[in-house]
Amino acid sequence: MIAIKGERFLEELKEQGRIGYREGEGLFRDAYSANYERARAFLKARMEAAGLHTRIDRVGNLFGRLEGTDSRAPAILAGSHLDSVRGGGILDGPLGIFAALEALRALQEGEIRCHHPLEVVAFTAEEGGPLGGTFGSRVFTGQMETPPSAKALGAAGLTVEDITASKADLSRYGAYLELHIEQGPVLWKKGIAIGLPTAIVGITRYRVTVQGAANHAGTTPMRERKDALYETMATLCRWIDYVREKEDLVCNVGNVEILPNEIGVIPGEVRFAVEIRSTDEGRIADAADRLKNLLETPGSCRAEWGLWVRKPPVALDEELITALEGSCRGLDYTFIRMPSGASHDASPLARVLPTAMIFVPSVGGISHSREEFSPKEDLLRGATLLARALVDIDALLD
Ligand code: HGY
Ligand code: MN
Ligand code: MN
Repeated sequence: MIAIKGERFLEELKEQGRIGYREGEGLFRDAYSANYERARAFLKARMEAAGLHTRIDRVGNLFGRLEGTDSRAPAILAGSHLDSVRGGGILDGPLGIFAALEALRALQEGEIRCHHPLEVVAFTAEEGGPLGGTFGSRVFTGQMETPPSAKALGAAGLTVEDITASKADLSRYGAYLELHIEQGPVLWKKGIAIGLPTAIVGITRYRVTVQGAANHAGTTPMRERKDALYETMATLCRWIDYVREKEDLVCNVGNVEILPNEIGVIPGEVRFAVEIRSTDEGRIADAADRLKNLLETPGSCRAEWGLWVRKPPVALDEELITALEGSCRGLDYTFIRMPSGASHDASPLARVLPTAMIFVPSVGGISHSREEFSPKEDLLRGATLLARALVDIDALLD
């Protein structure tokens, strides 16, 4: 019987959540920040206290390894990311890491030795930021088709050699499992305990610059202005209205800079990023083409854009999902199969290894917010299922 110690797990999850947390604002734990280093040091110490052999690769991914009965067998990897969005919650990422750590402790305490080695991983820089998102996991899996700029790498204290040196020998791994909060409302609305994602959306992001002309905000007649903000808003409203009409397609705008951003000056330049998500790559391409057509429509301003990052949609492993369904039945947990509208480290992993995810409900579907919350019963179910699944998949891989 695999008995996770719920209190230990929940207390540890709370304790890590205090590292970088600002009362009333949420969690601030950018990858490569001091808060991130403190959280990783906390996790590394807990891994070592659990008897795991730890290592940190040259881009900052942390691994904790528990040998199996055959140390040459490919390892089963389980974890998630340790970084957060600014003002985020404490579960997005860390839940999957600390549940995997608790599962390995429970297996040892239950004197259950898997055949395959088990590794807990804390990937770095999963959140969308200057490094493009799912950075640590894309490095680990050798998927740097859209590498970050030299500026972004330098700001993180990294070099291209660090990336090359951190690519894993994937023959040493047999599967990847990630427990994560759903970050959407489906499970919570339906009152279902577990979600088993079948696919993870693709994300394509562009950086856009709209160039107008700064001028006096009082003396320049409205119809003679080259107002970059006005043109940007008009274009984005038309584009978002187009996306709102489609199924399995979402978009977002962020990282907006208005120059010179002075109330007495007509905005001369606006820089922003857009992202497009779908489980269908054709829909992403259509939405991107639509935006480009709108940006090319003659107006008072000129637009330029460039691809920032492209991460295709990916299907998760049918055999592992079926195994997880069996684990759910064994534990008498209700479950459904569903797509993931959020991206995860499981996305790059699924391109190179048999990969599956486990979702637990997010109250109100809220995430990337300090309001992010999942009841402890759901967190315990997720950790218990993860521990069960590791043993079931250990047998499956033989
Ligand atoms: O943006 C995402 O989907 C993920 O939470 N980083
Ligand atoms: Mn996440
Ligand atoms: Mn996130």
